[in-house]
Amino acid sequence: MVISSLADSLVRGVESVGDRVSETLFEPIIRLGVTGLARSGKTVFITSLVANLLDRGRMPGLVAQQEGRINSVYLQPQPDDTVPRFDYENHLSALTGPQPHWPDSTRAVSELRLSFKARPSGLLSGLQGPRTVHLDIVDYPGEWLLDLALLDKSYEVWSAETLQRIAGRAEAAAFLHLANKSDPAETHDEPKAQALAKEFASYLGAARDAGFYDCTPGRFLLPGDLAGSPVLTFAPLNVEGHAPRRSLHREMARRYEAYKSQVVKPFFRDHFARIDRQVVLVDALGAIHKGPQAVEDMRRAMADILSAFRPGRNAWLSQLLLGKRVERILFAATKADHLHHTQHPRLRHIMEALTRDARDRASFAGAETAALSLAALRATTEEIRTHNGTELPCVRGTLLDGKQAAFYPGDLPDDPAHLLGPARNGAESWLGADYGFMAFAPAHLTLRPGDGPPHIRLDRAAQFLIGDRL
Ligand SMILES: Nc1nc2c(ncn2[C@@H]2O[C@H](COP(=O)(O)OP(=O)(O)OP(=O)(O)O)[C@@H](O)[C@H]2O)c(=O)[nH]1
Ligand SMILES: [Mg+2]
Repeated sequence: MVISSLADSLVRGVESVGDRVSETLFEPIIRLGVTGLARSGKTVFITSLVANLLDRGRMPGLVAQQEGRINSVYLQPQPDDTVPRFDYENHLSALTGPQPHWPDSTRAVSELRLSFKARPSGLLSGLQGPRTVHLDIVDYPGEWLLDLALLDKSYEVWSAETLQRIAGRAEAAAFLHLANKSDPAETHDEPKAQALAKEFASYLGAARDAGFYDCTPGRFLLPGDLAGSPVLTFAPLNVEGHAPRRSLHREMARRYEAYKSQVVKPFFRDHFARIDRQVVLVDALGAIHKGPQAVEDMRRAMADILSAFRPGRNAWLSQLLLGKRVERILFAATKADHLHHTQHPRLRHIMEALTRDARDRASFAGAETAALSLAALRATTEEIRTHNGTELPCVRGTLLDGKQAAFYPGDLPDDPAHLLGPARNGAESWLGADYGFMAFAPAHLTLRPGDGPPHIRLDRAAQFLIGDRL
């Protein structure tokens, strides 16, 4: 235990010295982490961000662009040979091709390097030629950050907490039935362990689809090439006291520990610890549409996710980070093109309120934070429609079946407490309000040369995240 954490911090130490040397001597590198829970809009965000940084006609909010200091931007081979490349070209052609469609769900970490040749701002700009700044964008699932909480918990504690939390959930019935029938003190039997893990994983999948966000261990949902391996073949059990040798209990506990050391820790060491700037994407509109329970659940998951950005919360992580911290964190409500712009400030206020506890903690730790609402790819146009004598600010777009529709999603409250209060107090549904949600397809685009795909406030997001380094 001691030896492994020592080794971790040594590796981190050597790496960060290397980073610093190459930064000062050569070219600065910004590592931008993009995360969010499943379907929050990470892939669309990165694709549109890259496209709009390559063709900057729609990026007036990026100061270096406005000041004409960006000479060129180009894609480069990424620095990490073992991380899959973010499949930019395929995602972009899905979004902007002749039959525009949303990209497929992604299942693992991926990375892309974009390089800028830009003249520095201020006094130096006349004296120095353009310099190169690299932007490494890393896409990773927010669920993986939730796993940080497992590091502090033994198998026994984790089992007890998990079983208690899921006890009343319909999605968990089949798993709980099987778990209650199993005797953890019995001799370990692989088919039994596999059956338990399979039921547990299918519970996690169903829970996520039902809008629960506390679906850890995160890798059960996105197993990738670990599918079927022992580190993913465990489940919580009603364990009591000592684990007899060769028992199911002992083997489950061993695998749980292996998950922590071989799945959770490498992610934090190889990816998380190297991030300088972070954007956390949140599908707040989707949660509001699902109802108060989903909103409250999402608020809690956000707070848990963001506790990873608060150094000191976890001894292992603080040691790994060696004082390095994420410098800026942006909380962005995605898919704002579902709302008429008159409602965008309200969405931002909801976003700010949703992440308030977490934001306070992160700012306490020295990171600069901001919240905004954005649409990485604008799929709608705005129009005012009259309904029963009232004017409704609507958005219009193409539905997934190809039909056109105008849509009024409901009126978000001015005061976010009107949503978050009932959610926190366990309300079953929104009183006197109904928030619709309509799945639009990406619009057919004809882009002028020099223009990236249409968006809402992606330039403001880029300015906050990297503008100061260009
Ligand atoms: N209208 C609109 N819809 C969006 C936008 N961004 C994302 N979406 C919708 O949200 C869905 C999920 O977006 P992705 O970018 O694939 O989300 P993700 O976070 O990468 O999802 P996973 O890879 O499954 O975790 C898309 O299929 C779209 O339906 C946007 O800017 N506007
Ligand atoms: Mg994705």
